[in-house]
Amino acid sequence: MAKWIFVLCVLRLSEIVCGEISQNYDNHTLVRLYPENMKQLEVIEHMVLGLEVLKYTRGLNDSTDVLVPGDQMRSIQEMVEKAHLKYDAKEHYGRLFDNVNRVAKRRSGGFSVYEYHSYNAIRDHIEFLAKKYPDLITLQTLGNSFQGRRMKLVKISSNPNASNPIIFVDAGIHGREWVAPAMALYLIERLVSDPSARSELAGLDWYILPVVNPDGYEYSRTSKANRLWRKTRSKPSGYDCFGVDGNRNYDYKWAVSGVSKNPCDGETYAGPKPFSEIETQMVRNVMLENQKRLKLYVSLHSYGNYLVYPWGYTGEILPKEWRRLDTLAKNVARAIYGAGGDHLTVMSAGKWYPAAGGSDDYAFGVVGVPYSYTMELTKGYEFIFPERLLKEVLPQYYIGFRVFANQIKKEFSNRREKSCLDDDSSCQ
Ligand code: 0X9
Ligand code: ZN
Repeated sequence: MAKWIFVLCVLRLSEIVCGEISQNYDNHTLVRLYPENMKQLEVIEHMVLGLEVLKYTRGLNDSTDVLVPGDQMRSIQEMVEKAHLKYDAKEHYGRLFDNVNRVAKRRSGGFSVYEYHSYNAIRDHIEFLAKKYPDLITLQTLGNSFQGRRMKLVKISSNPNASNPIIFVDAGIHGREWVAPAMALYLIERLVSDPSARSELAGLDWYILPVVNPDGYEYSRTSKANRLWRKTRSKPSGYDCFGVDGNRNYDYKWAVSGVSKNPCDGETYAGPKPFSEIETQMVRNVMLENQKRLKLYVSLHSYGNYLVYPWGYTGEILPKEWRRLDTLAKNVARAIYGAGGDHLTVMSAGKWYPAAGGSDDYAFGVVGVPYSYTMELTKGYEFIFPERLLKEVLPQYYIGFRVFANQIKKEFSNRREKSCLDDDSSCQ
């Protein structure tokens, strides 16, 4: 029997038996629920059990976004009406995925940071940049993803021997959050090619890993059915399901909240043990190898326009340093808003919703990185942020990174580098 199930799963003939129910979401409705009081919050909590929740509300004045299959729409509607819940809905949700990009784009104009790309194209581009800017970029091979995709850390420094404080930015731990790798690539491009970004480089080193989960990213590009894939693509022994939620896999208060223990759960399976995933191990290694110099960690995600800090595993307590985490985040949010961007909600991750095993908590709680954040980019399009809008939003978020950089410089840059900032001529 087990053998037949295995054959079915390998041939992908029965996704129900294999524990992964493939959907193209054409018959799903995205329902956004807007709770206005605590009672309605409770109703929502029960209502969404067993449904695919794309985003939780951070309390009142926010929305819980949930995907409802066609055959459950009626009962959900009844519950919504009974509770007098405000909501809006997008029918035939999967039709929005029509632009899923199966084939590599062929174009003559080279790589545009305002487009979504295949992982191979991203890797090629990074290698191209490293050759073009050898004085600024060093690539460090971290290893291979579960499916064998080579992962490279982009190190940007105008003075690699200065032992500068490091800002470490990663993106794309969740496959479907395409705007996050796009932001990381924009950050790289801007830091190396914009002369005015020299000030972001003076006295600081930037380490950027644009796609933490390349297997999940590529899987989300393969078909409409997989566009909402979040996890890695590893294969736990004894189960015919794939993947672990990388952002539940870090070893700080692992699995104490907001996780699933079921490998067939499509969203928040924490893995069989902490750091079961080769991809999270690689991020951990970067953090530990650079522990002393690492002063800011930002993990890029989507969506909702939040900038959240530890703790993520609980909403009950805050770290004693929460005020400085909060102040810097608010300054970043203000700068993004001032640049014409959206308002970002600043709070502790656990007050939004408790979820343990996140990279932000690990960076802060184990590695001792003084500033650690998760940044949820964009709003209004869920995970399907339109490519045509990248040109507008990526530069706005960049202004936030400028604020991050200035703070880290102010607090941690060594004296010589600092004086370079005050008087450029002394740095030659
Ligand atoms: O749940 C997550 O992993 C993040 N949100 S997402 O929609 N991109 O999946 C938020 C993580 C916040 N940090 C922690 N809970 N530690
Ligand atoms: Zn995410």
